[in-house]
Amino acid sequence: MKKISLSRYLVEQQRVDGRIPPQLRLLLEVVARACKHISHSVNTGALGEVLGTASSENVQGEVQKKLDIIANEVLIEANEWGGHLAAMASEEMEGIYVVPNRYPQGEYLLLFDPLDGSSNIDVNVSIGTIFSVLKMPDGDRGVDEADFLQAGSQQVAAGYCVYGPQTTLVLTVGDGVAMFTLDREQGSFVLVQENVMIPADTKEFAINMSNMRHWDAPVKRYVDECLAGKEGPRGKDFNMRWVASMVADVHRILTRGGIFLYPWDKREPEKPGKLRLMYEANPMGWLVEQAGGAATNGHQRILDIQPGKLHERVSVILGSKHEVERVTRYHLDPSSPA
Ligand code: P6P
Repeated sequence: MKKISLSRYLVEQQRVDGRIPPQLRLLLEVVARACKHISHSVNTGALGEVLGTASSENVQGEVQKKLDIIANEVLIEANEWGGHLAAMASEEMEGIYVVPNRYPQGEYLLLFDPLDGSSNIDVNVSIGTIFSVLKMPDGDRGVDEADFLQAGSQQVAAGYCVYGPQTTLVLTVGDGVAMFTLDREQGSFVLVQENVMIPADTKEFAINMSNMRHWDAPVKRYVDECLAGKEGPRGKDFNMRWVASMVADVHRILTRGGIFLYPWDKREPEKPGKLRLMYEANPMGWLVEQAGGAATNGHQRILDIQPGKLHERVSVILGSKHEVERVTRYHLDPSSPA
């Protein structure tokens, strides 16, 4: 297969339907270059003295890993001077980062979880960077946090880079999902799959089973039915996976189907869920929908949720369409048949 680089793919997509204006193309190329840089840091591991925790906590109250901070800084420094962004927001920063006055301001807003799955860093399990792109609302006033509070349906680009056995960038601009694997010899991302499609049915679910006693009834019912296997109401056996790295679990689902659940649970009932809406659920939800899957919070489409705050959390059920519809139905109509 002829090697098509990310740059060539973006130029050709721009020519085809203008879906990738020059400034968005520049943004995506800069983010990809930053992910290459992060991949290199991740791959050095202990040799690069980048493992272990920093002596700080993030806005989520989570102890930050050294690589969390490195990845955040790489994305900020790579993107702030290009003239394509007005501001950035990150899981690792409490407030937004407005592009400094010494640089030109652009029309895009970039949100990211710089290194998702941090608990896996020190044990050499796949982790990743998740990103989401919005446009500045019209009007030429300054940028503030309120400009970021747009529903996921307003995204103009979304993707992730998984740092695993391969480093693979997965991207959508609203015309399907494409995957690019890093060719380390060439130093460029090469197209390996486009028009990614998730099977509507699956036999594989992903959830942290240790939280079972804390789940709400619809989730408990769904998982119990999966565990009942052939003899149960589903009439088939299921397999289970849980990497505890959303990027790795979602990449598996985009590659071979499956359903991922991180639902609300009773441990912190005041929180709608553990995962973050703006820079985890929205980009992953759009990717999954663009690949023919579905993404809800159990009650509504994730991309329709109107955010109230930057670091808002949400319950996440995403993946193979028929399974997500089933779990959502159990929430909306608990008496519905299996
Ligand atoms: P738990 C990683 O910290 C993360 O945000 C997601 O990537 C992952 O799916 C989830 O949390 C894992 O959570 O409670 O199973 O450790």
